Amino acid sequence: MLKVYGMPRSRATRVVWALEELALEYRYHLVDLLKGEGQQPEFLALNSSGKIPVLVDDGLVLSESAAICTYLGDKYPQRELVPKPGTAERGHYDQWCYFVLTELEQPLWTMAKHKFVFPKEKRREEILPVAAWEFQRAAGLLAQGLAGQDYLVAERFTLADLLAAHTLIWARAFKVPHSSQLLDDYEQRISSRPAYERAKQREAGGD
Ligand SMILES: N[C@@H](CCC(=O)N[C@@H](CS)C(=O)NCC(=O)O)C(=O)O
Repeated sequence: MLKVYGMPRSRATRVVWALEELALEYRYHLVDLLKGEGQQPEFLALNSSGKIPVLVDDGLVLSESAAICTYLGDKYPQRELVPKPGTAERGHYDQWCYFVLTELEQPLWTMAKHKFVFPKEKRREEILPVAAWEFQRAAGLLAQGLAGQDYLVAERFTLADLLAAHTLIWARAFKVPHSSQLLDDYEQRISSRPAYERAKQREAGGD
């Protein structure tokens, strides 16, 4: 059976949400980063970076939230949550996934690192407004991509929307504004999907 290693309110939620969208059976293993469980030898054997999420599918061990989501969508194509490889739609799907991970998310991660992740002596407070500005710029590009459409790709929900909406949810939780009503509506539309609620419940309940 598929196994996912994660913790609530982390990037692992993306994977649990995708599993729920695909209606797959899986085991959920809590890795409590706050208790240092990411640095335990058993977990480091799965992912030497000590980071979640990790997916185990028989002999396959995968990290990186977007790669895991796309792997699952490709392997279980029934719900068409990831466009077929080699199509224009897949090109656009990959474009938006990479954009979310490298442009939209990075300023939020920079802010997190300089607020509480890095050791105190490595944190630089002056980077925070720069990162907030960078996030606004990336959010503006996302809003442009969504102008006149409900979803990023293929006029239907795909896992690129899941990744983008999860990142907007993260920004809201961190109180990083983007000043776009269109993005507020989009986040609301995607996060009101029942699979997201199920994912949060599953994470709260453990295995
Ligand atoms: N690019 C990776 C980032 C994974 C990541 O940084 N996960 C955080 C939790 S959201 C983590 O495990 N941090 C623990 C650490 O850095 O030691 C992904 O998208 O999966």
